[in-house]
Amino acid sequence: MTMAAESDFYTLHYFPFSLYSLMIRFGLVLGRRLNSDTAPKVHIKLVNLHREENLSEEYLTLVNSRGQVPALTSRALATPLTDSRDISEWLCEQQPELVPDHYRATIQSIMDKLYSFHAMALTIGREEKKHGIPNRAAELLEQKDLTEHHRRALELRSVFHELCYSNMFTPASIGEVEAKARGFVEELDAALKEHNEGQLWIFGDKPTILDAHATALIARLTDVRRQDLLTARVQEYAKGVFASEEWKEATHGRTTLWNVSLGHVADLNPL
Ligand SMILES: N[C@@H](CCC(=O)N[C@@H](CS)C(=O)NCC(=O)O)C(=O)O
Repeated sequence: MTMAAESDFYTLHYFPFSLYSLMIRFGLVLGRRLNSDTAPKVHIKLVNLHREENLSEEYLTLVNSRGQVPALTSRALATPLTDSRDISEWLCEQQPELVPDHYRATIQSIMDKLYSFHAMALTIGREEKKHGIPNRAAELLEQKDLTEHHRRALELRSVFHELCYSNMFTPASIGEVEAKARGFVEELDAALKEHNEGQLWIFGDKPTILDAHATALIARLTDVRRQDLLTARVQEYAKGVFASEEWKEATHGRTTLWNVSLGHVADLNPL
């Protein structure tokens, strides 16, 4: 390893009950298990969505103007990476063992399917479905004592919110997302049928980046009782992963959705 690589430290801006954050966290755990020498040094930093830390001036102006997690920052990066797929690709460049050549095309194709929709349309509650997700940035703009920078950042975030969330929960777009989710599950099911042979990971005894993303999504769909979108084979595979040390390291045995029995997110230790 070069000296330059040794001095590279990264921060993953993370919320433990964010599906796309969990995909990255699990990817980091799997990469480190595959090869601790090539694993990047990543500090996990809580961005507490329950306390709207994602809408703070600092987060919006220095990390992610869209106010979402996950994001990856580092002096080694020209600009922050603010999308889980970009972070995932960065990780696979650092640790090519996460995408074995032999399975690259299959992994790419199933990842494309997974990223062809935003899972939120499948995972929100009935109330949110009825009323949509409140635009908190717009509400915060009512405050008088905002700095100019913060005001501008909240205005941008508010526009993003409208673009991203305003049409997400119509019956037509939910139907479209369900169809895409089924397409992803079908292709994953076919890969398991062809390669898995009763082993822990999709392609056998070693995990890939696809295991990290697929199981996080399956966990969320299971937590919101959308097993109707999964096949028996996909559920069986995920059950094995959920019992693994690797999954416990990434989630500390927590569900993907917050509930009161977990206490305040700010008090979670370990994060
Ligand atoms: N395309 C983004 C989606 C990220 C995303 O939707 N993050 C959600 C949590 S899973 C979030 O930050 N929500 C808070 C908000 O938008 O206010 C990615 O893949 O990273």
